[in-house]
Amino acid sequence: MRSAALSLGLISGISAFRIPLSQALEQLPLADARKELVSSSGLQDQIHASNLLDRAKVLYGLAEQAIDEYNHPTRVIGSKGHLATLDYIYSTIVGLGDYYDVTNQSFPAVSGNVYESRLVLGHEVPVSARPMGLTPATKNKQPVYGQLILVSNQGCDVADYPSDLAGAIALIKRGTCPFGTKSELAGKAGALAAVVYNNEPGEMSGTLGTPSPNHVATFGLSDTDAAPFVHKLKHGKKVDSIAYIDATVDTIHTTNIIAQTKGGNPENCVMLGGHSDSVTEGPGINDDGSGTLTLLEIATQLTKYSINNCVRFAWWAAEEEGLLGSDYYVSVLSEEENLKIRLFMDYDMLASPNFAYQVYNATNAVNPVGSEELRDLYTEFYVSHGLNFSYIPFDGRSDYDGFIRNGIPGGGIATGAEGVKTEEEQMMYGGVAGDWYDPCYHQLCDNLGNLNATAWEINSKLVAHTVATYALSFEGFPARTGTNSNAMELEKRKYHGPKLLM
Ligand code: DTR
Ligand code: ZN
Ligand code: ZN
Repeated sequence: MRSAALSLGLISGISAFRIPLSQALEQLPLADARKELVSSSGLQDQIHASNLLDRAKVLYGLAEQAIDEYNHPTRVIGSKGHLATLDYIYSTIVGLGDYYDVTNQSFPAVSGNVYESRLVLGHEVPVSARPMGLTPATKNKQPVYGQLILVSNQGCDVADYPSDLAGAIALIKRGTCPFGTKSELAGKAGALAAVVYNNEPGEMSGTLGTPSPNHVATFGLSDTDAAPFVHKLKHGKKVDSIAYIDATVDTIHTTNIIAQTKGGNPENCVMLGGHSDSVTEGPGINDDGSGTLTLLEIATQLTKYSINNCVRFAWWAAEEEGLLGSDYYVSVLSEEENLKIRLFMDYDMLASPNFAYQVYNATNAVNPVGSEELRDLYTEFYVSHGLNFSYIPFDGRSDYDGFIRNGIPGGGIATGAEGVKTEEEQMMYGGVAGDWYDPCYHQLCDNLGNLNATAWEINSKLVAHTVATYALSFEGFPARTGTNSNAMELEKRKYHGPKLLM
């Protein structure tokens, strides 16, 4: 009341000097006068590709700070490029005055690096062999030699691992349980290394997930590269093999940044996030610089307005290591705090060069109630703008996963990663059928040349629409129903983050 009385007093005080109220209001710092209530059209009108691209140039410069460490620009956690990104986000929000409460949330993140690897099966060097994410090195970071031994079934039970596996290399079929479980059981059985081969057509690169002392150096392998060796082993032939991985798995402390509006009902928050980190291989200007910068631009423009419900922005760290920042954030939420988050919107890759307008196909049948209403808000926007859209699986690949696993409605949009644009999608969006949506996904070339400005601006206006809609009102949006989720459905998930878990 004080500030209201103050501003009223100021207004009445000034009016005592007989100047027009409108002039009096202009003289008040906006923080004191009631700003215009946010509207979708108003906030969208503040979003321009030129401002987004200016921020992208800044971000690329920050990634270049890592060149002395990595010999190329990157914003991977722990690098100077990521630390500079965090400073940029934090200083931008603090520079907006007292519109936000800003929090740095530090947490321990595991980070894996593979420096060199090689797999030799018999006399073959299978080209599809890929070290798993977060794999440990082979013993003493040296090659290990042993017979290739086929593990029974899909290697999810101790009984599947034969006694002659000790001192040998395990060949394990993908399926039923996570790669990390297979690696751990192989280690417990005395294997020197493990090779998990795909049970679906194609290559397979996954992650072992949370490190275990029993994990062994583990490769992924395509079904076709594995087939001849599975056949030989099933027919009693011997396959002398060599496995070599030079890798480290380290724990570093990194930081989520959370900014919440001081205004708006703090019991009724709309939350949105993107990830501030990139992969080691490149600067991540699209993945997820685009999401990071869209959030910064909207957070900046939102300060021009008053709001009814609180808006909470999050820049997650260590998404690329497996959603570690968003998982940590949700894990330390009390039930009371969890229930204040009405929904979480994930914005990860908004500007892919060979884009499609992708909407996570979240349904209330499988996901927390409200996820479907959010999905429909996205599709209605594209349709009302005469644009096509494509549903994509709500499959756990980005930072919404921790939220929907804890009862918080979620959703988001994306423009595509390593998926291949179809002929039909070329008709819908232009671009090149047969190419990846983002041909530079997780590569050095995810730089300033790797952005489609039109898609980025449209998607950023859509993000502004979602923020304004819920900052204004949750009328018609389902109430929260608790902090649990559909565990049965979630157990079947193959992804938790960018890499396959199983
Ligand atoms: N942005 C990716 C993770 C990701 C999120 N949604 C999808 C859909 C299809 C492929 C990848 C993704 C990343 O952080 O690597
Ligand atoms: Zn991403
Ligand atoms: Zn990525």
